Amino acid sequence: MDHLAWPFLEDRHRALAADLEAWCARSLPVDHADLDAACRALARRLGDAGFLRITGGETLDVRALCVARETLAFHDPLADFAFAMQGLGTGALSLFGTPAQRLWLDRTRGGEAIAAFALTEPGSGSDAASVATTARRDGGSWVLDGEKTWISNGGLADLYTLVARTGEAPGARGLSMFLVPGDAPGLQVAERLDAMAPHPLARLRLDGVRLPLDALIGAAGAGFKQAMAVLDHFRPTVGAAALGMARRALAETLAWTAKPRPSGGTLRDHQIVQGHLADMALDVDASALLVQRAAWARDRGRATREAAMAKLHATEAASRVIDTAVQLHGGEGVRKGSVVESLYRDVRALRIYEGASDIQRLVIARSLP
Ligand code: COS
Repeated sequence: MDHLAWPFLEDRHRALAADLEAWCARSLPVDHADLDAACRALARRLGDAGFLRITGGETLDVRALCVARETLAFHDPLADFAFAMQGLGTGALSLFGTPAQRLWLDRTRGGEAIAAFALTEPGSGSDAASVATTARRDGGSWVLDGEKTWISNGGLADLYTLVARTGEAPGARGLSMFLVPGDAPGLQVAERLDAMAPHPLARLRLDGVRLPLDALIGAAGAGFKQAMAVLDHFRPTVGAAALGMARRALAETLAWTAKPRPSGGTLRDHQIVQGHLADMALDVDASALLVQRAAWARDRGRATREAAMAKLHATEAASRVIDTAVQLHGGEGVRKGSVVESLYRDVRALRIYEGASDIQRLVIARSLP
């Protein structure tokens, strides 16, 4: 049975998959030579085609987000990145924003404004509760000082949802989220960061960034829980992106191993190769089940454990699948620019961002009785 026919999904998800698949076949991949331009153009084109509508709103359809990310990642991981950031970057506005703050969604869903999520700092990665960037009240303003790093769309973004310490209590209970326009005076790109699968990424400095009082998202002191809630919605979608890449690697490997060889027969004639293909297919289906289960559960209510399981399993499994794909492709597998070589680089960061694999293990372990 086609995975889209599984009972977690509804007909609107199947229609989305078909429409987006047709769009991807026509429009992707794009030229990645100028990353910023490519990401802006991808957001625009996805927005014009209506696919960014699902990235924001009073409720988020996580199954739709997963179907979209899986489809996009299959065709072009940079397109998946451009899509996903519109959702992650505005997640706090969708879930906790005021109607006025949510006006930004009109622009991000149209692809006219680029969004980013700014949590990580040089001294605060996995330990997200140790955020040191400060936000203090000064008359009718908030004033923000500090540094954020590994910020996807950093420098490119028109708006950031950013976590800062407001100090209501020590640790996680003293953080708040803010809506920071990309052109706010005092917000600067300190460094553009290059990665093994490049996408717009930066370290940012905030020097006395002055924001109006209504830049606060939700309640003061609730920022950590809000950021975790955003991640609960988006971690299954990271699993979905990994799944799309794993499916692509499997498809490439099925085609490669079916090619006639000069010596006769095909690679797939060998039982040992069939065994590897079986393991890849099993990893893909197990990931699909966990991703769909997590998205379905999140669409019904809080599903922290399911989200962690989906992200952990799907990203680790995709790494295995893609590694086997490279291996079975032989020399072609490491040729720079081959599909499986670029997938090998693309998939790696997914085991790190939005909560590294060991953080997902921690979340799962804490949920056990
Ligand atoms: N949803 C809502 N609230 C949550 C939550 C969730 N998913 N997870 C935790 N909370 C709440 C807890 O209930 C607790 O509330 P109380 O103070 O009222 O009891 C509070 O938040 C603090 O939780 P906890 O003590 O579990 O926090 P920790 O500091 O131990 O951190 C982990 C928990 C490690 C899971 C968290 O820091 C994390 O996810 N780190 C990874 C960060 C990350 O993904 N970064 C990537 C950024 S995007 S690239």
